[in-house]
Amino acid sequence: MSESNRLRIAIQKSGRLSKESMKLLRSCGVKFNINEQRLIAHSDNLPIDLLRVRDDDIPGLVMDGVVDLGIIGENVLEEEQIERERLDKPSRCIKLRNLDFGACRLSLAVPNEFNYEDASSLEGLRIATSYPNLLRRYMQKKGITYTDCMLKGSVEVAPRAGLADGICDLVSTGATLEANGLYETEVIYSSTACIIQSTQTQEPSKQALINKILSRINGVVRAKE
Ligand code: PRT
Ligand code: ZN
Repeated sequence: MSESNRLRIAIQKSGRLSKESMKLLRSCGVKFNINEQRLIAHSDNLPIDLLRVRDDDIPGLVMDGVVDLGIIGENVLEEEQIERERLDKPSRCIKLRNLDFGACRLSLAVPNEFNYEDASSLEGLRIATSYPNLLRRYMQKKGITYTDCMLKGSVEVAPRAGLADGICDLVSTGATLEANGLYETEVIYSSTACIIQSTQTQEPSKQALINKILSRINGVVRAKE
């Protein structure tokens, strides 16, 4: 396999999925060393390059065929897929499988003093979120109109700061909601990390390597169950 034919895998550079993503690849026999300053890490024993990027960039890199595989939260993947549908852009990727880490849920939450009955309690109100597409899809299904307040971070402080009436954010233990005087009212999407493949990866040698990695991942995940 020539240099340009190396399999490219995008993983999160630093964040909640980074360690587990690297651990998974290493447990599949992919050897590599990370230099914190570098975007790319070359594997020493297989024709694989790791691209270390922001998680939000991974679905696009895979769908546009810049990389062959990506490890990403399903929440980020689904948000990007809805965005592409909206823009009539093809979403050229397939999910190979879910992984056993990165579990979380995207939930609606409101201040403790809010008298919440069901999602219609949010009718006409403002909801802060980093996931406007997933929120819209859910609220449209329920027939509820609302205004969104798009925030990339600090979503949980939006109600206290007077920016929104409620939020739609990722939750795992619930500690962040509690610390900010909010309570979870509905789960709108459940997520884990997953591995995705670009449908633009065509070379048989790359596909063979993907199949090998996937079968090793299946073995690693099964062994832990
Ligand atoms: O820098 P980069 O853009 O790459 O990272 P990021 O800050 O956007 O993402 P990161 O590292 O926070 O999360 C990456 C992925 O991990 C998410 O897309 C999810 O798929 C998954 N994940 C799992 C989570 C959580 N659990 C989680 N708890 N992502 C975020 N959170 C945050 C949440 O937003 C809230 O602020 O943790 C807080 C809530 O946690 P609890 O335990 O207090 O409920
Ligand atoms: Zn991100």
